[in-house]
Amino acid sequence: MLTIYSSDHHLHLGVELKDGVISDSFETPLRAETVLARVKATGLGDVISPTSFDRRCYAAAHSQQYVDFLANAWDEWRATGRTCQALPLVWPVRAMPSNALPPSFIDGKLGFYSMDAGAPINAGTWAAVSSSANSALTGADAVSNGAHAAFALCRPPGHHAGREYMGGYCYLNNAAIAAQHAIAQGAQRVAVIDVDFHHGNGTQDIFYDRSDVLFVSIHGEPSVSYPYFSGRADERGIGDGTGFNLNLPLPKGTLWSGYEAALNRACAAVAAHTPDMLVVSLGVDTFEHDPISHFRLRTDDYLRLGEALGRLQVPTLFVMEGGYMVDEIGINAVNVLLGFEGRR
Ligand code: SP5
Ligand code: ZN
Repeated sequence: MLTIYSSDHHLHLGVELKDGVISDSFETPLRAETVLARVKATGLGDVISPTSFDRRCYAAAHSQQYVDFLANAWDEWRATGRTCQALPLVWPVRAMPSNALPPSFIDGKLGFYSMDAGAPINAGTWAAVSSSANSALTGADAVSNGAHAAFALCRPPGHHAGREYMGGYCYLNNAAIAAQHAIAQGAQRVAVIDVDFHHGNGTQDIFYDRSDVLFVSIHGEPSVSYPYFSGRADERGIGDGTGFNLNLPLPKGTLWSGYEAALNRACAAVAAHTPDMLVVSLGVDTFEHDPISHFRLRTDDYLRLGEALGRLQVPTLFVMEGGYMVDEIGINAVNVLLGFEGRR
């Protein structure tokens, strides 16, 4: 299977609040390099660079004003004399009267266009983020043009980014942008299955009122798992999208046996949708030793996960999301791809 990768991801390096202290982010450049090394070591297939895409391809899943905000945020922040990373510090919560209007000053915009303080912006963030989205778009084109599968080795990840917000290490929603691009290129129906430990709230947000893109997510129960405010089983979609959003939350400590049962439900829903393309939000933070999550999948389980996805027999784009046990992220992520290819 083809891999799409850009070294531009090195241009982004974030910070994050850990237990109340600003520290280095768990989401590091070494993650992508470890996955790339494993792709090469296993001979998965060719590795190519992404082609360029117009910003309008991102705005088809987000909004033009949000994409423009992301592209300009660092310059606006720098113009105020600050050299450290741009972080939001005030959010338009439910009860505030002017919560629907974007402010003009950058500090207000950062809060308006974010769900948390987990998506810092620095000088290279936009270059890295747009290359990451381009990798997903390039992969979507490869699959639309007849490849049975492709792997977009995206960094930064994307599935927490909603139509008009960033958060959780995510800026542009690579999987949603790819799914939307497939529709624009003529696909009638697309399914997105999100196996990252965290609920794909951003992808859910983008497709919540649509019946052409099915969204299915398996994740930690929101009462005890980030992002806490979405991911419940009763979120089923709205309007035309009712019945086209399936959340499968699982408890702390979930092992492969429990995971497999949810995965079988997810795959049955995907099969019933009869998609022209499947997009897999591939996070491996479900691993037993992941530092920020609490499922207990083991390295061999990822082969079985890939095999289950392969049995769907749908042209498939894999999009890299989370996974923070850097030593094993390459083996685990590529095991999904090898399992999908019937190699083990
Ligand atoms: C793409 C992706 O996987 N984003 C995840 C973002 C998670 N951000 C907050 C996680 C906070 C977890 N705190 C657990 C501390 C355990 N020591
Ligand atoms: Zn995650």
